[in-house]
Amino acid sequence: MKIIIATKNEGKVREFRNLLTPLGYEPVSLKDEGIDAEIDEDGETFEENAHIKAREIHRLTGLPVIADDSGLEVEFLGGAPGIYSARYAGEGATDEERNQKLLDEMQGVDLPLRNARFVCALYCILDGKREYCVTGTLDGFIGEEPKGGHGFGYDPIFMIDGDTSLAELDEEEKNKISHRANAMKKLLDALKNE
Ligand code: ITT
Repeated sequence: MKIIIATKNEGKVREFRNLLTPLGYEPVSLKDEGIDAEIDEDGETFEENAHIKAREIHRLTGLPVIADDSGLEVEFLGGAPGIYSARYAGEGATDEERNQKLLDEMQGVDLPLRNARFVCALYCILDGKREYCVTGTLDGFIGEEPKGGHGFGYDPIFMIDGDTSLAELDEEEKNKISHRANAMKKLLDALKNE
């Protein structure tokens, strides 16, 4: 089944391709389809924003769609940056700038207070009647400095244990444990009954 991955984030597209292709789906990106939609993500939750993106891309294409809204919640910062993760260091900032801003905010904060979690909401629209929303998480903590060259976004500063950042796992390893993989497992369970 051809399914549009409603994201402009190339890191997400890569992960979805690796998660879905072995299962017989044909994931295509917005770029593959030549779609360049500006979508206003003005929801108040990850789930609402994923719904907004999925609805708009399904409206434009009429094809099955999966949209992802995700981000990082840091306990010490009251759950920030949360749904604002992509805009944390302002529009147009790089992953490195966002990571540095977060490290600056967390400077001097002791390890027990550095807990964080990644959240991923997926909203899937197959057609006008069949829609699914699932959420996956991954617990960890914020490191002291960026580490590792894999993945994308906040991966280099997100520690999964005392030594290892998420960016030190290759894609296959990240896809065994990530918030996105956990959400995708739930979505695939729901789609199995289709
Ligand atoms: P789309 O809206 O086009 O999907 P986006 O990058 O703007 O792309 P979001 O609004 O969902 O996506 O923002 C997600 C933010 O959280 C963004 O800054 C990502 O880098 C970060 N993020 C999400 N999943 C991540 C992951 O697996 N590893 C590291 N950072 C992640």
